[in-house]
Amino acid sequence: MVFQEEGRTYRWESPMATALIDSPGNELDFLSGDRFKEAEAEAQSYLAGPYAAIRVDGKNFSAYTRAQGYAVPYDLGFMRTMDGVARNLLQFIDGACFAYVQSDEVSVVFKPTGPPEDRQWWFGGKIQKLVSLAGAKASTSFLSSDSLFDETSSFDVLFDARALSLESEEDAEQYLRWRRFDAQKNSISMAASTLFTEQELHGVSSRDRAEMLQGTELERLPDGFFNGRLHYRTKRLGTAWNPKLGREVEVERTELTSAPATRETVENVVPSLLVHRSYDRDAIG
Ligand SMILES: Nc1nc2c(ncn2[C@@H]2O[C@H](COP(=O)(O)OP(=O)(O)OP(=O)(O)O)[C@@H](O)[C@H]2O)c(=O)[nH]1
Ligand SMILES: [Mg+2]
Repeated sequence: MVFQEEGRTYRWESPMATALIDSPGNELDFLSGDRFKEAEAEAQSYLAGPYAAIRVDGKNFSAYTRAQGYAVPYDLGFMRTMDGVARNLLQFIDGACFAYVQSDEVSVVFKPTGPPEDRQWWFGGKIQKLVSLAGAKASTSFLSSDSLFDETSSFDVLFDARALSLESEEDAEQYLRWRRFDAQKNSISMAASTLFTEQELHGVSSRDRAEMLQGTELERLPDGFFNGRLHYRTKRLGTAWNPKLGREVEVERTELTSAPATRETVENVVPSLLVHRSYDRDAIG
């Protein structure tokens, strides 16, 4: 193959070298992919602000949970599997402050890590990168821990994911309150729909639906279902044997903790999980 550029002539004997150039639109600037790199950069958006949230949500889980035969209005096995997804995401996402789970969704609120003058977002805050990874991680986590999963089922178990920037600590707390409010409304709706017909519930507000549940076996739903669950890291002081010193020394251990996201838990625990620490490499809250 002979190729000419700027008055110079190039010759290739190798079929592979020929193949590299022997395609339509074979100008060298085209082949370098600059145009596509630019298009990719234009499509990329970045996180900003002191905090961000990623929310993953099961695709078409109303049909999936029905097909799998999960209990209604709530299924403790399904909730445990979703808790596993939440914990995996908490560990997967750099700078994660906490994970909040309700129904088929998990929100992880996270922050950039590192010293104050050089804080870095997980994957540089590239939204496409981090939402695609979070969705994929949620899907594989769910499948690996869902003991009821029927392999012959025609359902693809997939989670979508979205990310948003949060402007302040207050904004991060507000975001959590918003998802918790959604959990409360949805759980009342799901409970009411097991006892009343669509016609009876048509146009009835969440508050009135809660009133309709009074006096039934669903008048009080489990806290973890009604409010959702919070997963976060705590530090605990313990002791460990230090062979160099030849004695027990005090060490700090990090543990995963879970609790129903009651109002008290949210108010008492969440502010301390959001604190930016100076050398927050792995952002243990
Ligand atoms: N049986 C049962 N179903 C549940 C439970 N938790 C969540 N679900 C189901 O999961 C659904 C989640 O709602 P959505 O995320 O709004 O609906 P979706 O069908 O997943 O639709 P998309 O997210 O838009 O794809 C609920 O409507 C319930 O049908 C549970 O504990 N038991
Ligand atoms: Mg869903």
